[in-house]
Amino acid sequence: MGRPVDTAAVALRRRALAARIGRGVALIPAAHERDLERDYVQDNDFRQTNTFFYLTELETQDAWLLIVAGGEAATTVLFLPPRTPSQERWTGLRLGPDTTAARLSGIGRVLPTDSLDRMLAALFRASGPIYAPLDVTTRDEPRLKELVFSGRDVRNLRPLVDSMRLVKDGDEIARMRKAIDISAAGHVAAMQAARPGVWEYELEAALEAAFRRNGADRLGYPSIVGSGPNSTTLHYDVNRRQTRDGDLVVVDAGAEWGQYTADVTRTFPVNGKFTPRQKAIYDLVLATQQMAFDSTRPGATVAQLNRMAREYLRAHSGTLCGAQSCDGYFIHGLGHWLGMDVHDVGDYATPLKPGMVLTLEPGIYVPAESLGVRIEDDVLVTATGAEWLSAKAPKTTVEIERLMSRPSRP
Ligand SMILES: [Mn+2]
Repeated sequence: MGRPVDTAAVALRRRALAARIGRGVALIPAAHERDLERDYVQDNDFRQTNTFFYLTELETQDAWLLIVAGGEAATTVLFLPPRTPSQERWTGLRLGPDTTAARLSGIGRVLPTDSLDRMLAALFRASGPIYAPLDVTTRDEPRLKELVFSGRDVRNLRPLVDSMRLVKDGDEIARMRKAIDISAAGHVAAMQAARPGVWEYELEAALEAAFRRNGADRLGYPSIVGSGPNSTTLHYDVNRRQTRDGDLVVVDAGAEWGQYTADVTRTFPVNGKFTPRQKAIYDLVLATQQMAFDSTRPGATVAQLNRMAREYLRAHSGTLCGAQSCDGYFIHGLGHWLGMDVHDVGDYATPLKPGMVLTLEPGIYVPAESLGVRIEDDVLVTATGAEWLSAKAPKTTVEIERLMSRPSRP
């Protein structure tokens, strides 16, 4: 069973969704347990689908959520499989269709899943369009497949929910703060484990041990630990190289907590001391990020911030990247939405609003010098500007060198 549900927050989200639907029905399946033998032998961890979690915060398997929207009144029904004591010997306690589930979920009507089809048949005769999440995680859901081919007016629920997910409520922001704090602790641990000759996977181990030690549920995405030449490969996550004295190491890693993930990148010298050349490039990336942060406020767009970052790089490169501007070595976008997905859902044309969370991650990658620098922080848009959420991970060259000069814990 999962963590406590913020029943007020999820009820508000369901009400907001019902208002957007107007008249119609939303039908949302939960994820299923994956089969250790058949599905993903090395990756059988259960994770709730984001749409179901967003509307319930329940980590329960094989459930269905039904929201009947219509005028001012919306009805929510949670369908749960019956509890089986013999199975619970294997799985531990499960939520079942009873008053406990109603209390924990804050949903008054909880019915067994075998009554779902009967209820749907009655509903579909009476109500308007049917909204269901039609995406990768629900593609193989027989009940949804059948619906899509039934000739009924079935519409994709995802764009509605995804647009709601762009602006985080208080409960979501609290979850993100926790995931991000855990991630900062991991980055500190990786810096403390660094020394010339350390293998990338040793740094990865220190990082991920700190994640888990601090309560992370899992990784938000595979950890990137790229040293030397690998620091210039954006999504290098093989992490098998032995570092050498003088290398920079790019660590791009985020922990997930309570279904929400962080996305933080730090770059540090494996020997604890930046060379003048490394520091010059680093400080340009850092100043670019600060400029982007200073421009992050309600009304701005991600595209604008990206353009401004590139202009800043062009104006401040000097001869750092040779005849070219360093902008030519900044080969990815400035940032992206962050939430339950590391590249979270939502339309990038949407102007920033308070409660949105995005990453700011400028980088300069010079493969000819095996020199890559990326600095990535998670930023919350506020009423007047923005707040750094990942400030606990040391970031200036002075802070990083100071941390790395201290003897690390055994
Ligand atoms: Mn990112």
